[in-house]
Amino acid sequence: PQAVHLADYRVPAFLIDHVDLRIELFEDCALVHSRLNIRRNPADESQARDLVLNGEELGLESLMLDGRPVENHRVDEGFLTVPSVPEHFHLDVTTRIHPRDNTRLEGLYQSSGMFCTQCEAEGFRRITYFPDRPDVMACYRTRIEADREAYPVLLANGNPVDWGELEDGRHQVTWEDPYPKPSYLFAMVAGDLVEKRDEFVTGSGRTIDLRMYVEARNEAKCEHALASLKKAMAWDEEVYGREYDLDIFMVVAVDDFNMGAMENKGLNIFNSSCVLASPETATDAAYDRIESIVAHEYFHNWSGNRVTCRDWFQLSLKEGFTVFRDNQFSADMGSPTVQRIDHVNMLRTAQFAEDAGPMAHPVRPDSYIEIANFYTLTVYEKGAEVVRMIHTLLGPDMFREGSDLYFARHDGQAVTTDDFVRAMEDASSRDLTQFRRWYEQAGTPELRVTDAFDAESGTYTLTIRQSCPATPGQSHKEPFHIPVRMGLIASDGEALPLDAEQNTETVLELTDTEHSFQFSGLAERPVPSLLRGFSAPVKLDYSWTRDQLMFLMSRDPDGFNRWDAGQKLAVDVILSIQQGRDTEVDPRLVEAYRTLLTTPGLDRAMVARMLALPSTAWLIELTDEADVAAIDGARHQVEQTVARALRDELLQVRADHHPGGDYAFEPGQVAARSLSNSALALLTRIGDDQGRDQALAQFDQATNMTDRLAALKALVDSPFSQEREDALARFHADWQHDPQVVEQWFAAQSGSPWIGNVNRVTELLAHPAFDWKNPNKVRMVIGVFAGRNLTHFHSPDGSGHRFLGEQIRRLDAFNPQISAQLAQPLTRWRQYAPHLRDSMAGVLRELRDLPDLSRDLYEVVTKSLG
Ligand code: HT7
Ligand code: ZN
Repeated sequence: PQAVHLADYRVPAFLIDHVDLRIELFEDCALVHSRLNIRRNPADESQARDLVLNGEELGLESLMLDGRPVENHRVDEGFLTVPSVPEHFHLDVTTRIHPRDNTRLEGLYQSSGMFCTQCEAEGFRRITYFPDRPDVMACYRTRIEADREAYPVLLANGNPVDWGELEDGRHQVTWEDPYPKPSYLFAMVAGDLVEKRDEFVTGSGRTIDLRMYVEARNEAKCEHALASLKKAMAWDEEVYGREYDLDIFMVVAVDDFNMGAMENKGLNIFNSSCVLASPETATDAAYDRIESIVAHEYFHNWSGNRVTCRDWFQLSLKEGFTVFRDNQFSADMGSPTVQRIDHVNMLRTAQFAEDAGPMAHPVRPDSYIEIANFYTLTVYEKGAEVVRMIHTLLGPDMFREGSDLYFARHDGQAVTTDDFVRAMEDASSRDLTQFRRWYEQAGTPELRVTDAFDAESGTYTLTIRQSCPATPGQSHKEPFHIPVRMGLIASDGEALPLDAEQNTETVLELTDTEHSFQFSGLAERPVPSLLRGFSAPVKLDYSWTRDQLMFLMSRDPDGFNRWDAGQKLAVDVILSIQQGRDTEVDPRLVEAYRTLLTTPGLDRAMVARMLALPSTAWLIELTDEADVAAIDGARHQVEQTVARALRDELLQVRADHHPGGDYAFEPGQVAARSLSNSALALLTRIGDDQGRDQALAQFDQATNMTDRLAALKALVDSPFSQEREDALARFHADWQHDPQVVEQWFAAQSGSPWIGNVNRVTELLAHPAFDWKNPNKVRMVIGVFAGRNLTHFHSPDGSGHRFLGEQIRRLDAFNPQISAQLAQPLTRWRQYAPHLRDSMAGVLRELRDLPDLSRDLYEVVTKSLG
């Protein structure tokens, strides 16, 4: 397979003003009739004579140019070429496709009896021949024809403009989307779906029809998504001045979907697990995820749809900005600190690992073989951090002016990340030339901080030195422009003034490789609080003592840094045990946790976060040649010691905080459930009988899925084997009719460090509810095992690695996007101890040597073996 390079970008040779589609749906195939209004692009200097269109797995039924059959066309692998076309013409193409056999879930496919599409990034070429690239923007009219009884609901982008009966029990609906869009935003749906309606009145007084389409069995699970949508619509008007532009906004839930959701213009399509919720079936975490994904897809209407990407190297233009926007939204809907902690926790474990591995790439990559492999944490999450840093450097008001300018300047265009940064520069008059390196250079920068205090002059000097490790294709890195938000704290806990204006917090801007910052007028050596709110996606090294970390845990005015100080302390305690520097758990850690549990008035969600020990994944990330069993052993020892020492306090939390009454997804209730269920998990993990009894009672009596699943997981990850198996059997019997709940049942087992070994996971693959063609089930069993259950995935005998290799091989034959996603955990093989490294690399080599490897998997496997 060939790589595509950013440096080879050329403007399209032809532009398309209008696309007229007529899609005839039948049980065994679909006929797609398209009429394209095409003209030569005046900006194309090559003056190409031939029209070249993308197309994959299409049966070409007919091809006419200006009404006359084309005889001299060529169909090669992936392309249709029409030689010597005029300046301006229309092309009529009819293709035959087979949605029922489309197991890749790209293009038009069938899921649970309905038809739906997924065109990003390159799925439209599997529906009809087209210049399938995001800088070709056209207006679409789409007529769908299907059997009325089987497919009463027929949807496409835009507004419905015509509908009616046809012969043989068929009907048609025609949709028109007045906004020019790239082909990746095309969508259509046909099915027997129920419609839930709501409405939203915009700031300018327009009433928007909101419609959610789901299978009848899911009718009661729409309320939360619709409420989230309305909140997102109001928020985008208030915070970004963005109003919705069509008369209808539609949301559809489908069971088989390769990712979370898709922002098709006016017709967002969601993975059922990312949109459907009821208190009985969905956890607080699912409610939270749905709120942010619904908002994310909605926000794309401006950041992605009205202003889109010039080419796929610019993917972070829409994804990084939109993740930043959805993070801001979630922060405004709940606790900003808790939201930030959860986000950074994920970024630091998963994105940092990606940035340190063989697949590391810049936020704006330079090349790819398969673009589907670049929907990465780097493009999404690091891309969002890059936008956040611009926000920090400019301040909220200038940032808003920059985003207003960006939307006004580029509405209806396909642009680059550079255009985004330029709008920010032009609005603020700040020079972001050096800052652009965040888009260009891969790898996580490292900050080494040292300090000195001159007692005589009362001057405190912080010296920050930056470096960035080499990444594939980039051995040397230029210094980054890094905002470091910070403060200084006196021994009595007072936040010290940092400047003449008596500010107690500031943003240091590091642009050189090394820079010293001075603070004067200090009576004593302060404790520095650095990188507040995680103001830059970097690794920070400063030698805080354990006492200083304990001090920061309770006294740092920045909530994020209070949590981070606790994490640093726990990391130090765990790794000291693992590396033999300590044999016992430092009692100061236990006391710090005791204080958290007994101090009245603390935010329970924060206490729950602060009580959670650093994950095994984060500890691996901090360790060279990671020996997973040894890390796990040390972590387990600390957890057991802490939980045993704090048994009484944990029981008190349970007594004080266990909620009763009606479920609501609101911050107070969510926080109480989260702390109470963390306490329950710790109690059952030490084999406490009272903990077990409480878990059993909660499992029986819970009226919501958060508490019910927490009780199940507490029993699963405990030594109570009989109770665990009984609870698993009952849970399945009660919920087998609901795929989203069964997914959680699978994950509770495949992710369990207690029971989720290869034997258990193999049994799950043979379970009647498991379905190889459903990505959610595959992710919940195989993905959770390899991605979250590091204890068993990295079993020293290599059985976990071999198991994953076998499943990837099987999946690659019918869904390459999923097989390539599942291969990710193997790509980090160089990070591990020799025995694990060898076994992981061995599996990768076996995969590489297979005949007929998909392009997706080929890229992941060959790049990671490097
Ligand atoms: N923009 C959407 C990306 C997406 C996707 C990409 C590749 C393959 C399948 C896919 N489904 C959705 C999702 C988003 O970021 O909003
Ligand atoms: Zn997105």
